[in-house]
Amino acid sequence: MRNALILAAGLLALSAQAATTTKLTVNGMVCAFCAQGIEKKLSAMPQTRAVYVNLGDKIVAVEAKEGQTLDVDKVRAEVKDAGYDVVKVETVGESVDQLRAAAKARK
Ligand SMILES: [Cu+2]
Repeated sequence: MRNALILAAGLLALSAQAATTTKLTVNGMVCAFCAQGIEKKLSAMPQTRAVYVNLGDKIVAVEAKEGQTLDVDKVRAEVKDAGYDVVKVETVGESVDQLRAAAKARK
C-alpha cells in the first residue's frame, strides 16, 4: 500500500510536462475481442500515439502524439459506433504507460 502511494506520487510528478490523454469510461466491453477492436479503431486515428483498454476498470485511454490534439468527439464516436456505451469522457495528463502502471500497482 505504502509503495503504491509512493509510486502514485512519482507518476503525478512525471505527468507535469506530459501527455494529453483522453480517458473514457465505457460500458459493454466484455472480452479481449472488444478491447482489440476498440484499440484497432482508435490506433488508426492519425493523432494517436498509444491506446490502452482496461476491461476491469471499463477504461479506454487514447494518448495523443506529442504536440498533437485528439478530436475528443471523434474518439467518443468511434467507440460508440463500435457498439459501446460511453458514460464519461475526461482529459488527463498521464500517459497511457502511466495509466497502465498505475492500474498494475493497484492490484
Ligand atoms: Cu467482446
